[in-house]
Amino acid sequence: MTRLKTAMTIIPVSLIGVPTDVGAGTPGARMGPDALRVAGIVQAIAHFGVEVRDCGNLSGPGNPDLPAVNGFRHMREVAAWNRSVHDAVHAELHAGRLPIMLGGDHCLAIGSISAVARHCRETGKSLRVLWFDAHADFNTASVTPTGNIHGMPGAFLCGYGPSLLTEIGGHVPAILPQDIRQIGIRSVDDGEKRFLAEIGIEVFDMRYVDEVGMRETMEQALAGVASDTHLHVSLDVDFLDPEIAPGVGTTVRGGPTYREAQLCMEMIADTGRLRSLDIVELNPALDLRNTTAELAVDLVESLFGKSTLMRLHG
Ligand SMILES: [Mn+2]
Repeated sequence: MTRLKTAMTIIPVSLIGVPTDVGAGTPGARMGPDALRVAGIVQAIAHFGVEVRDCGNLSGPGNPDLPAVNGFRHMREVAAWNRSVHDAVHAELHAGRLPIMLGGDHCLAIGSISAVARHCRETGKSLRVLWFDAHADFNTASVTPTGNIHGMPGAFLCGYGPSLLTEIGGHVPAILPQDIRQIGIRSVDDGEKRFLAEIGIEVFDMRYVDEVGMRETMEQALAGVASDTHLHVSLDVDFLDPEIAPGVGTTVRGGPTYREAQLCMEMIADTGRLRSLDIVELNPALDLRNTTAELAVDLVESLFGKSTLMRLHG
């Protein structure tokens, strides 16, 4: 723990609202950014002495609620949103800030993670993405049951999909399968299961968490994170058990408890390597008295509050 006592600088945070649900099957996630603000996300982070700037919301196309075309719903709208997300995230990282996406559906990870990957290439950092989710989000047009693009961002980021969505970060693939660890997965489509195994994504599913525990799971997911690692967390609220997080469109029973989720965030905080974050799939239209938004803010507090305060060493 002595490394925490060296001279450090606290990294300033930028909140970027991404009010999209064009990638989702159930509308409502477009209201997620404001629900997180109402739940006090700015104050929760600022409380730890971190400078927080709320950049407001990005704008993009509305949800036209159209059926899938060639296996994709709303591909053009998803691409437009993600070009904006990419540019905003890249600018904040370039300015030395830690961007937090207030989502919005999980399609926004296409833009945010492609920007993070670009920043890592430009600065010689290695990338580790921790993907907390009930679903793998690795569908492709040929295996998707719905065409909803929030179930596909992983595949696009690894270079599988139409160029409109794989080329947003200017490099194909944006990331490599070995850059990702998935945690909490418990609902995977059949074709998707084969695809994950084929390209070698490391998945810590709920069966694994049940068998070895969350602490051992997170130790493995964080193994190899070093001083030159940029740690990106993509937190889909449906990762959590629906008993504690009802405000999402795609709940799946059997998710992590409150304490297990907090432990994940605390162990990430302990690394001192968190440099960007997506909070996605919060759907206030399905929530109960904003409890899911408040839970998400609780988890963010653990990401920031526990022991390291987002300190940059040296
Ligand atoms: Mn997801």
